[in-house]
Amino acid sequence: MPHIRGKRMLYVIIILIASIWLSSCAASGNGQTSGSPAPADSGPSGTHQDQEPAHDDEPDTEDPSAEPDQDQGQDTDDANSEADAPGDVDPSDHTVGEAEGQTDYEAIRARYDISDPDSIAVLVNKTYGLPADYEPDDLVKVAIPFVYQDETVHSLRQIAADALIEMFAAAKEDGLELAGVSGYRSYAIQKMLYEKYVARDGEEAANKYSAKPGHSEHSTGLAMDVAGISGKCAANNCFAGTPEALWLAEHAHEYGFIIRYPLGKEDITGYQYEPWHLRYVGTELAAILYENDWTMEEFFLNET
Ligand code: DAL
Ligand code: ZN
Repeated sequence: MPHIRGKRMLYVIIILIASIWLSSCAASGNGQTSGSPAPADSGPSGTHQDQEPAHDDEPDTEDPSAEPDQDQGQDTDDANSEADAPGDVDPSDHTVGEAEGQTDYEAIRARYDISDPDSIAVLVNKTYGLPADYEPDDLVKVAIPFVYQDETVHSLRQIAADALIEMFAAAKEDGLELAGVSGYRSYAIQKMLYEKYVARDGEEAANKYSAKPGHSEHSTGLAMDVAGISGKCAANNCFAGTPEALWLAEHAHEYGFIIRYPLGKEDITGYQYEPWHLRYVGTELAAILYENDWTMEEFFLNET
């Protein structure tokens, strides 16, 4: 019996050795099915590991830095994506600049007609004038207090009158009562005024504060000279620095008005500083001119 038991033991040992050998062959030759990590390029056998590199490629198409080449010039939204990509913004790229929130002034300029007397953007200065017979067809007497009771200069075009009334109400809320001095002036009235000033101060001096007939903004129906309710310093240099003048400089644009002849821009506008001369241009233009400290000449003629 011990002999037979010894033979069985030998078979068992042989089988064990054979099993170990077979298993070691399998591990070194066809490892795809083993639990050991497979290299990424381990062959087209459809394993999970094989699919991962394809998945890893996807971020390349989602990478914002890849988008500009694909989408350049297609539309604004895509340009926005471009600008958002860190390090991708080229300051010389006009499209990118717009996408960043910069205003497209060229496009805004193109929407206004500075040569149409009926346009709220009509440009009237020493170079650009109005037809002698121009008279707006929507003039209304403005329902505000006036310093002088001569009603011939109490009118404005409807849109400017409405805005002025709103602005006066806002100033009153802030504790400042304003009054009108002079609004729409016909060609004939402007002629009479200009000639009076030339006779009084001489042409050179008059030209610094009074427009020749046909060249006054007052004849557009979009300009109003404004003073404090007392009338003190009305259309006079001493209006500068008053609480009313400071309030107008700060808030007029909110109602579509600009201080048309600002301090320091005399060479551009052709006129002395007139903190009282309010010109209606609408809230869009007024905000642009206010925020950039531009005159109408700078915005419309200098290609800013
Ligand atoms: N005071 C301005 C320039 C005018 O006369 O229209
Ligand atoms: Zn004026």
